[in-house]
Amino acid sequence: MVRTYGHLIDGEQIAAASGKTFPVENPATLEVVAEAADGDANDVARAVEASQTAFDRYWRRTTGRERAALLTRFAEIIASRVDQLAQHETIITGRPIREMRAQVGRIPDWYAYYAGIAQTAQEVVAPFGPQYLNYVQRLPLGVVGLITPWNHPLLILTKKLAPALAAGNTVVVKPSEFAPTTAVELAQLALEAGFPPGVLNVVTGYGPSAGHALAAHPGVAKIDLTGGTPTGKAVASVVGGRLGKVTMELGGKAPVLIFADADLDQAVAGALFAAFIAAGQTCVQGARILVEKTVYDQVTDALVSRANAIRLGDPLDPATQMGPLVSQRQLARTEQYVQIGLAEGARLVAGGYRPKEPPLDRGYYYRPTIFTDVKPHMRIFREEIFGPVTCVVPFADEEEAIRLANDCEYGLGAAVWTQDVKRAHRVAQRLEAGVVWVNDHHRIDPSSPWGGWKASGIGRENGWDAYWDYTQTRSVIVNLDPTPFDWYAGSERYS
Ligand code: TXE
Repeated sequence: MVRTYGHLIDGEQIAAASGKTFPVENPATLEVVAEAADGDANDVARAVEASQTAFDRYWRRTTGRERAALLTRFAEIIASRVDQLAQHETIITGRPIREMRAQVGRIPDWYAYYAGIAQTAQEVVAPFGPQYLNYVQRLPLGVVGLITPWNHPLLILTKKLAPALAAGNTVVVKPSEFAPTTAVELAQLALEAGFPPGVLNVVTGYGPSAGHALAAHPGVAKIDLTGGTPTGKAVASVVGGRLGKVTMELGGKAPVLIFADADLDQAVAGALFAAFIAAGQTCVQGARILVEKTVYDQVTDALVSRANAIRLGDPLDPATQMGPLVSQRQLARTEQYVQIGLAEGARLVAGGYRPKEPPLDRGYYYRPTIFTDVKPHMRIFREEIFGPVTCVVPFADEEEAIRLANDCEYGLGAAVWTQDVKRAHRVAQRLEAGVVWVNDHHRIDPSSPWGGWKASGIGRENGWDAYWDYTQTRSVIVNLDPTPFDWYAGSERYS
């Protein structure tokens, strides 16, 4: 029995105004596992209205301490449902249950962290001068819109939702059409935690219809989007055209720099983790593995033999290490880039094909794929593939490694593998990226600012930055001077 999910507006699950739904597919089996409401501008208008009403009636008047109590309760409820939520995400994204349990298990940390901020954030008194008291209030923006992708559906939603709610905003979420249903589940849990109806609303649907309507709605003060760079540019223009605020977390092509002095076993393990977790469908995927020439053959051989050993399988099986790609479109895109790489003259040394053995032949599976003989001008070195494909490229010295790493329009994540502490910091400080790991990859924490340089985005998730970005200031300037003031005193003489 396929369950039908409605939008969640004003505390109720409701059908789309048009009555339409769209199917949600399990990418491992191609079975339809749910139907979701196919939202359009009418549904978005209704959700924004509910959100505005909730904001005006009560949410804007709540104290930080009250919001912290709700966020803490929300964190506890999510923690008690990790298994169900992880299983649900596995079914709709194809990501192995082992990955989703680890990821969903971290989600309560975000609500707990922002509960802390909600009740400890202090406002400042500006040093205006002795005659004035200038206190600076931090106020919520009002209704904010969160547009989220399918690769880490609940985690990415949470990175935006926790600071938005903590700062006192009400929210309309438009999850990806490829993985819309866990957002509805999460909003149900928020009601259970005691968030008043209308504070968190979800409208499911497609980007050009529901997503565009949310970005264009004049009642939405800010849009926070994670998605591809072309989508980010288009949405930021729409929001900018009406002077709304944006945070954009977009594409990437993360370099992984492996120096000869690294612990090479750990570096190889780290590079595989960087390249192939989520079947490579992450914005900080280790897509360009740069290896010092003296250890290049050794590292490449190890990467190839270990990539060939990665176990593809049923994503619900805890032993599975890689599931299918999320959709036919991501599979086609991956296959197309592999053809581009071959046509450009790169050498395919691992993967490059779909597994043929049943039952994997049914889903959108693709073997972990590695190219060597990759030159920096090649499209496979420059463009985001967003699939299980990586390139290995040699470098002669630190200067060349840094030049290759920065020779890219993106600047989201990067990693440096070395045991030389001076080199680690020296290189980290020259990488053009919002997040640099040393001897690690993919690590994230609610306290750690996350976001991109260059074409990877605008603004930051996590930490205090994200919280402040969900507020606006009001500067109240109080005149303390007892002396009377009249700028035009005496002007009556000339009348
Ligand atoms: O993402 P989209 P898609 C990249 C990755 C991938 C490519 C396409 O390279 O191959 O994007 O994936 C909504 N107005 N990333 O198509 O389109 C859309 O409905 C308003 C990187 O899945 O960017 C979804 O909710 N909204 C990435 C969200 O934007 C619109 C994660 C993201 O969708 C819209 C995902 C519009 N005109 C993909 N068009 C990352 N940085 O992690 C789309 N949307």
